[in-house]
Amino acid sequence: MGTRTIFIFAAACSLIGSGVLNAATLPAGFTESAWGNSIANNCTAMAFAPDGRLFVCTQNGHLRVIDAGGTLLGTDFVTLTVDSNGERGLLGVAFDPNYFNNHYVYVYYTVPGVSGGAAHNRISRFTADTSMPANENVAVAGSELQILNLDNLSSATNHNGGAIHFGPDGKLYAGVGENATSSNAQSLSNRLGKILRINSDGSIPITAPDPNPTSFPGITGSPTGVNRAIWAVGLRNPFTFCFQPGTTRMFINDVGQSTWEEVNDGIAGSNYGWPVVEGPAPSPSPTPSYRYPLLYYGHGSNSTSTGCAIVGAAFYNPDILQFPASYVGKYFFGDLCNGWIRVMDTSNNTSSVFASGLSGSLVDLHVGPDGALYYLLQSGQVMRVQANPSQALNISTRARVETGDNVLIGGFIITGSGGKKVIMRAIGPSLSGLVPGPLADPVLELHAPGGALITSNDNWQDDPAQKTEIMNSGLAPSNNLESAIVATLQPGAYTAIVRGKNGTSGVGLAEIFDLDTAAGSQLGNMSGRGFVQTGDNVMIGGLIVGNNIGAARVVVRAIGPSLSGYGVNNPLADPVLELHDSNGALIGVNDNWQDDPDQAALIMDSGLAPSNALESAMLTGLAPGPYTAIIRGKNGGTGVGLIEVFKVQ
Ligand SMILES: [Ca+2]
Ligand SMILES: [Ca+2]
Repeated sequence: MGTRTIFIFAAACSLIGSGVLNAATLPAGFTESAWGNSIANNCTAMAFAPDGRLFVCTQNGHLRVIDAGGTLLGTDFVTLTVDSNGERGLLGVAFDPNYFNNHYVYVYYTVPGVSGGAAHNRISRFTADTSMPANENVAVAGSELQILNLDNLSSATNHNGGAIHFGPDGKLYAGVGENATSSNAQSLSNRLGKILRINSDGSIPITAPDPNPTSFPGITGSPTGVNRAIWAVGLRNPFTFCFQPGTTRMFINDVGQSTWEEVNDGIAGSNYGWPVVEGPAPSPSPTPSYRYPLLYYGHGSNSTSTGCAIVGAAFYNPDILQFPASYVGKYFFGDLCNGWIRVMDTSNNTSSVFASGLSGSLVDLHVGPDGALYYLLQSGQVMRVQANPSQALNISTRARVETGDNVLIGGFIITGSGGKKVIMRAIGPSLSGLVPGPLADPVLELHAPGGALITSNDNWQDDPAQKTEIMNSGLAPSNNLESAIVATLQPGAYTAIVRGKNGTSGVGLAEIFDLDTAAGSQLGNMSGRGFVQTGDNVMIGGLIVGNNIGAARVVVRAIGPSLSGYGVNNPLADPVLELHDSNGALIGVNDNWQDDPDQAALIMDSGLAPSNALESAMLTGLAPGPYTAIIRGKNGGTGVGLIEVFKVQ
């Protein structure tokens, strides 16, 4: 059987310079857009830095940077002298798990042979220049440290692998191809056709408690010396692999020969069987030595279920949810030739089409820190796929309504263009039975940007025209003494105030609902301010997210002490914020917004860091549905508190 060579990079598409990309076909409710300008050069792999920058490898040795805002920078992080013949070149990039402290960036590239000698693949480490913030986008000159020099290559320029990733154990894993000599994959005397596992300084973990394997099923003997880096064997060209965030699970995509492409379960000491076996386990007698793939697909053209070479590996387990929650834990992979991305359900190892008709040859994909899916076309274009983000449609604030400064105040901002039709309500007596001491007779005031009174309402049926509008909204209060106002408001910041009639007090609810979700304007930021007490009289914010399938990216804050700067007497000294889902399950709790460094960094970047260190904030992605936020005073403290919800990009 002749070896059919899969030239990973041979199918170069002539998109370079075309400037126009046809949109891929995506599931309903998803859209894609270019992330940065085209690199206009053959690209091979990419990786997100922990700060949100995206580093992209060109085959000919340029490590490019797209900043966290999606702008392709003009200067390379580093420019390497590489052998880029065939499938050789700059093939992988990874960031040290401790990047924020050491600023180490690792690359996998093909070193040209010197003086007619053999080329070989190498892993090197570079250090980002932190002498000035702007310089972190370039490596310190002369900072290259060679971590690992692999076996000399034959004259064959294909099957180099090149993926590098840190595992949850802090070790650096590398996928290495068999250099088109299939027997290498079953040999323990070289590192080709393997997954390697090394320490980040290039040394090999050979001692307890977590040494590399010393034996491999179906192969006699043990690796020695540099070959102790071998972690798994029997692979042809593991061009992409990944770890599932938060777990020890690893999937390896092995590019096949003439029949099968594989997704393999990455387990230490495994033999994946190449070149003896490939594709599905024979039934009824699989060879016990070999670990057969979890999923495989056949070769073919013009189909979304066949292809030529598996590329791109990413589990959907982002820090911040963006896709519908049904994608969490699923695995994305794609094909070089047939322009598709599929999503694998790891509970039953089946897959379905996610994207098709990609406008070029896919070479890599990743889930970004924002929860969107990013894919790299060989032509040098990165695309970002998002589920269309939901909006905040309704917010309510419940607190005990007192008098003076301690009335209940709802604030909201309308963004975008054109009017937004909303209904505001002040609820009291219908809370009877739900809370002790409901506000007996609320009055609602609506104030314009700048503070002028627009209108007020005591009882919602007072005005016949308003009564009709309120009835038509389907949101008429259930008690005649409660208040409601329907209004179409231009973009700006508004305030709704709930008071007890004749200076009375009790637990009240201020609410606003979006009555025109199709408008060009949105309910942006919303807040509720009230007097936070204890027990049933803590302040409770309700939020409904909807109108699209994607998550809404929001910052929720609980503000207290900084209200004193606005002339508020008796502000809540030390708020604590809890966020619950519709089942009451706790999504998160935050005392002080800087408690979690990763969250604090995101909140700072959003421009919404509270001004007082005792105040609370969370940045999260909320799937469509209802949510509840509770503000308490720490250790039973009371005072005026403010809950805020901001939509962020
Ligand atoms: Ca009333
Ligand atoms: Ca606090």
